Amino acid sequence: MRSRWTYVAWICVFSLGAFRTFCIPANEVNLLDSRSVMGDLGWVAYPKNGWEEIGEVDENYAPIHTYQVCKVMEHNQNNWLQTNWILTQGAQRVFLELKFTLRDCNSLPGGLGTCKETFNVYYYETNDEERRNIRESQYSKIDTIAADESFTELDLGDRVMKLNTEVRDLGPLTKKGFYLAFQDLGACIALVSVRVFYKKCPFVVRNLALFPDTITGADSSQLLEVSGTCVNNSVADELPRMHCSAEGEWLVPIGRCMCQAGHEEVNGSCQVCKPGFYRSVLESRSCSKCPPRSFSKVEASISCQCEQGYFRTQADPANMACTRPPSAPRNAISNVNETSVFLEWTAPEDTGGRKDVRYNILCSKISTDSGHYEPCGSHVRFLPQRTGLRNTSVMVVDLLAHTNYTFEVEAMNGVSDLTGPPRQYVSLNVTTNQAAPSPITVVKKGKTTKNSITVSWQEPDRPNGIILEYEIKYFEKDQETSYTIIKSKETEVLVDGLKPSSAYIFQIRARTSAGYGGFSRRFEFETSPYLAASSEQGQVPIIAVAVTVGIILIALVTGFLMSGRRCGYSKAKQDPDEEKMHFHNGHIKFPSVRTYIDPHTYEDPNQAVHEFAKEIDVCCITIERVIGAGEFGEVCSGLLRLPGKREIPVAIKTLKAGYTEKQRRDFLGEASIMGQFEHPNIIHLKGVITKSKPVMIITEYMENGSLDTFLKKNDGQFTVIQLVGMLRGIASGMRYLSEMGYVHRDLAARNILVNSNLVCKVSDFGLSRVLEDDPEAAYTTRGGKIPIRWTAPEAIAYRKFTSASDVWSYGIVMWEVMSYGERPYWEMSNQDVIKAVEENYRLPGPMDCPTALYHLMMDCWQKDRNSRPKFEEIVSLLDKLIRNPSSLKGLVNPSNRVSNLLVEQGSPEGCVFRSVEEWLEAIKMGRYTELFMESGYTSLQVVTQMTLEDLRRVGVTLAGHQKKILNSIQEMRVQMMNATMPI
Ligand code: ACK
Repeated sequence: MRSRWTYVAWICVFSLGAFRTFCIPANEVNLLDSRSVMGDLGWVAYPKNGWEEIGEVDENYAPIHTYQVCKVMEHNQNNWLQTNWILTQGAQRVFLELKFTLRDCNSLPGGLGTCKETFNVYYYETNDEERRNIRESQYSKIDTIAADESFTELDLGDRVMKLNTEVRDLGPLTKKGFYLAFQDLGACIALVSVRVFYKKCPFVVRNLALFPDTITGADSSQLLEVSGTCVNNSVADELPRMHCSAEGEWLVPIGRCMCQAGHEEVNGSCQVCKPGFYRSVLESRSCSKCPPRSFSKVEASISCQCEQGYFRTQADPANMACTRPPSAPRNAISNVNETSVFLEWTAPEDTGGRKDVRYNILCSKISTDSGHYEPCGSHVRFLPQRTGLRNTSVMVVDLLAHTNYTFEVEAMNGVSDLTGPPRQYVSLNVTTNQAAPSPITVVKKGKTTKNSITVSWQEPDRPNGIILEYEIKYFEKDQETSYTIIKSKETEVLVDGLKPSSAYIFQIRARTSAGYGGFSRRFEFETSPYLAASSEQGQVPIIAVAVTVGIILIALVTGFLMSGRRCGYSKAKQDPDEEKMHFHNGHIKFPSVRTYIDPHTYEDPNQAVHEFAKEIDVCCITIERVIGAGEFGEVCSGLLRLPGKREIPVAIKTLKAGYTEKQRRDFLGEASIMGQFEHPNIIHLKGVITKSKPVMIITEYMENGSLDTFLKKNDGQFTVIQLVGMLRGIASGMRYLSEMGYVHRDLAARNILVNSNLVCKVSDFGLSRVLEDDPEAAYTTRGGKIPIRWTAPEAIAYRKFTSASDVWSYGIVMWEVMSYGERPYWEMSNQDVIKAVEENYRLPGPMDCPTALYHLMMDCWQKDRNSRPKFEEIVSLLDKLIRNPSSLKGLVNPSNRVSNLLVEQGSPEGCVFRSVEEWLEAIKMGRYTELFMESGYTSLQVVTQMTLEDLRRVGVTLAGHQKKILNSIQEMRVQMMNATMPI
């Protein structure tokens, strides 16, 4: 073990008198050192012949004061040697260090009887220097000193001096000074040196506090607590203290001083920070260079000032560079979907040096009254919000249809408020499209009889155009498979032919030129009770009326058939503005006026084409250039100028010269079909030119051409929301076609056209043509020509083409879109595709495809066509996903995704539930189904990724429910994992 003294510094002093250098530990202060005294020590010996001073010199001729006595042969020796008066200098405890030699009595010839080998040391305390002869009795004994080593005659002969050193302490001392005395009782001693000292804790600077020289306490175990004082330019954090031990060591430091702001600690002192540097108290211990874009001009700065044009918020730390507002956002684009606009932009080039860039949207529209811009109003909703946006996109919904809007996307950061204008923004002018009316919310029951109910309703909140008619769907409660639809131009209708005392469900929707809006929620109304008294008589007229109506209807239908129109509608007996259609199991009982009419049913195809398409004068057309080749001739772009209207770009399909009559009929057949449609996502027919040659079909011009080529050209360029926006458009067009009863049969990305606003429209309407002109179409074993990769298995196998088979094709289009125009099933042969699909293999999720979309695709590819979603459902699901973009965050797991291998279809592997709804019902949490759907958790695959945070976001707030749902999710995960583990 190392001695504690190891740590004590030493102080060396050159003594002129003694011509020697004496070194002592720094924590000792000599009160007397016989070696350093020049000349006579002046100590008093009595009796006079006892102790005697021997003046000697050492090898350097420096004097050595030695007192010796050696009266070993004489009896009764009592020789005293008394020192001078020694001042304590305030010490209460002093040490005595004696160096001496002592003769071994055994080595003395004959004197053993009286010879001693010890001597005594005494002290006497007094406040004044006293007379010399102090009485023995006044002294107090310190100790009897014996030699560790004594010397003999032999040693003397060898000139070996065996020097002993003994240290004793005395205290507590209470007076100003004291005398020491050495008593010899008959020994042979030489007292070579006497040193008297006390111990102190020497001055020290510790933790920026000064601790003065401190004399140790009187007691050998005493610790003296000493307070320090802070060095210049420092302040006490906690009053600094240390403890001075009896050994003269500083122990247990407590508290410290800290340099004031603007100063730093250098070698135990606090020095000022130079200009260009600063130190705030909270930061580092030393001065720091001013951060970028800031400066300090004076010494001792506690912070740096920002350069002109740069700022710092209160929350910014002093070591952060000064920053400035961001520049304007860039590359803003808009994607209009009816009355919604998706705005997207890229972050500003200069963020001002900050990470807290946020965006605000300012919306204004041209006022219909003043023609000036005015704020958009509070009905417009911004998703997720209008201000403080962190993401570089926003969805704006509930805009007015056909209205010019200006959106300013403003970039802000933490220091934007500290500066004045100008605002940094990018602006976008947007014109909304036509949009279907919003759902009707108020439906009331009016006069009610046992067979009829008068139902009235209010116009939808947002008609988005002129309401052309309303559609009232009703059915007897729990008999949904058999329902009736009435069309009316009024907001009231008398519904009759109902059963007495029965509950009926009513749903109403409005139609404008943009199509139908969504149905209202279900309203349940009951007919009046059947009154037995009148029932008997009542039967006859009812039957009579029924028979009469039946006859009238048969006559009407026959009339239509006779007139060559295979389809038509039964005008219900009531109001001339009302039509009534009956449906059973989804099949119409009476044809609707809105049903698509197959031009084949016309004997004269010319009649069909002129029924549905307008004849355009060839003078109104300017052909500009050829843009492609169609089955019947070239496709050109050009301009159409109708009298009194402005010039618009158009696409012109021509029928090449030398056509056969069948080719002409087929060519114009497409116009006859297209002309029956009016929907923002169906290519719009402008008219036909049949009176001159070449025969032409004129349609709206779609700047970006066909979707498959467009996607391949722009691989990876769109956001998921943009892609989903395109898919939504296609689904909306297909919903319209399916409502019209038209089955497309060749829905594929190559048959979708894209305009400059990224709006997708379904095109390529043909008759048998589908099977002829599509290069993808191949002959099947049954002789038909079918685009195998896009076609549902039942349509390939037995030509069962329905809207459900269009849904299958729609799933393939989704896959094409999400993979940017990749060829479905890659280079597999048609035969292999048919076989794989038959064996339940399906395309894998495209790269980076949101899980929610892939699940929708897989649903479209259900073997059982009745299990596939309806276009109506597809549109509303896509709307929900667009409204809640976070639902598109979960991507198809890339590790599960093999880019060119098919996957087996079914519910998530190992999972016992088939749908989210079924699962929630099973765990008695069915109440949340709607919330899950709205938030995009539409498939179990997505649900199994959910966290507690997701549940809260969905709206499950009760802790018990959260726990129940999370436990069940965990169980599902385990089931799925077990199912995928090799056995
Ligand atoms: O991919 P595309 O450029 O888009 O090449 C084909 C080509 O004509 C043959 O069909 C283009 N096309 C067809 N209809 C239109 C249209 N209405 N507007 C613009 N391009 C069209 C199609």
